[in-house]
Amino acid sequence: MTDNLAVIEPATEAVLQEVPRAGAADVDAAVERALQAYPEWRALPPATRSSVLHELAGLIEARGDELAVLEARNAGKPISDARGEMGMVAATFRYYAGACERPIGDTIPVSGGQAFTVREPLGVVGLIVPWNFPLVIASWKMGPALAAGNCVVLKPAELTPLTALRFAELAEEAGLPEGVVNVVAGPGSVVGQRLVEHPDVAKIAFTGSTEVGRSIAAGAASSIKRVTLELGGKSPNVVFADADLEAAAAAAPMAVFGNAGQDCCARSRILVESSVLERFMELLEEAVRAIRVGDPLSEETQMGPLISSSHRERVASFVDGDAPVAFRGSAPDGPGYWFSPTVLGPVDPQARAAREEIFGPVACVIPFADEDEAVRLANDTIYGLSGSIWTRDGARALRVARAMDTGVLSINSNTSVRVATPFGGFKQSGYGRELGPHAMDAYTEVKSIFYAT
Ligand code: TAP
Repeated sequence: MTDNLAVIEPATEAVLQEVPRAGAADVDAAVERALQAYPEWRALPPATRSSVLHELAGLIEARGDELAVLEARNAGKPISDARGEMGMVAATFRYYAGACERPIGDTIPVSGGQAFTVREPLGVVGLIVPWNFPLVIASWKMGPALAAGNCVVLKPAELTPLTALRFAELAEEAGLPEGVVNVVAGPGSVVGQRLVEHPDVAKIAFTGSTEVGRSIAAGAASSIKRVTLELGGKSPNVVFADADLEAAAAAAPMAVFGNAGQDCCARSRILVESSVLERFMELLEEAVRAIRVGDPLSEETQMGPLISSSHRERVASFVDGDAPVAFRGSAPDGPGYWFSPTVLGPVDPQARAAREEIFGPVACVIPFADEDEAVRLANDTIYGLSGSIWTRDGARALRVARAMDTGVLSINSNTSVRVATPFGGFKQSGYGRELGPHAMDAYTEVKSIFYAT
């Protein structure tokens, strides 16, 4: 450890805590600890590994309020959201605790004997996560990785390392052997890069920007490391004229402004059938003006500040850009990286605001004429992470759902994530799937065994 990392509270701009800043040597030491722990963890009877992970889930439930306050303060998110996130972290460990004993593999009829497959853990896996949902996204990776028998080295974002560091203490308290879970908090360009380059790291599971994802995939190629990438998004929320417009307009704001828009699944392109555009905009404005932006620790708050001053500057650049402002909500003055929920519209689909991921509380409303145009606009992006379709016509809902190039879709809802269902992107939103049973595949290799008879 060389120096300290001052962790800032986005709602106050004050230093929340100082933690040691890890460097490349700390990564090497963490990988070494993980390598030492791996044979024992891998060989543990599945039922024993399962009960340790259940114990960990129980500890997270017990400390949920403490973790939620830490996350709310460090990431600037509303406490009610942070509590929900800690619930998901616990649920994720419970789900994958169960996965330790789930049947895996196939038996395959062949000549001269019996063939079957088993799945083996990879070894030491490096997990690199962003600042928007710090512990939740880490749990999506740690749950299946640990259940499959791997040891992990987790790199949280420099801006939000606090819940990950606390988590490492809880893992030890839950009885995970030393070295199974390691947390290294330091800059991506040093700590992240060393993990990607380290010869003894078998896989990198990354969530973050498409730009960094690209460099990670390139860096991992030299040692043929396994990689899964959960990257950016520019998701469409498609509202047809026959939809329940009141329900669609009431739900649309928090599908963009939740987590202050710093959500890879944000439905930041609201595509509305032209014939109902005027009515939809009236309903949307009412809903946006009602959003309560303020102190993350207040139970009433629905949206907190942005993560940092530099991020706020980038988000602001889209509002002063090439798309008209339709209306804005309110936000506090004073210290804190506040930003008003903002709706741009009608927006030209070629405008920068309609094409780039803003990752802030800015929505683009884009009108469309008919179903074909809706599908074309929905798919007119380099991304493909999530999306929604609002219509009362069931056949149209299924037609459009199949035609949209996106990994996760909701019909008459804006939800994206469930512990039991796969999550991940098409196109430049990445590859590989997290959550659900599929995630176990991402942390294991298939081995084919032939037994001559
Ligand atoms: P990034 O800048 O990509 O950072 C993500 C993580 O990568 C951080 O821990 C960062 O470390 C680290 N990192 C940065 N440079 C690195 C390098 N050269 N080598 C290895 N690691 C490196 O993303 P962000 O700004 O924190 O997060 C926002 C992005 O994440 C958005 O694009 C968003 O859509 C995406 N995201 C995607 C999803 C899913 S599930 N698809 C979920 C959440 C967020 P430091 O920050 O500590 O330097």
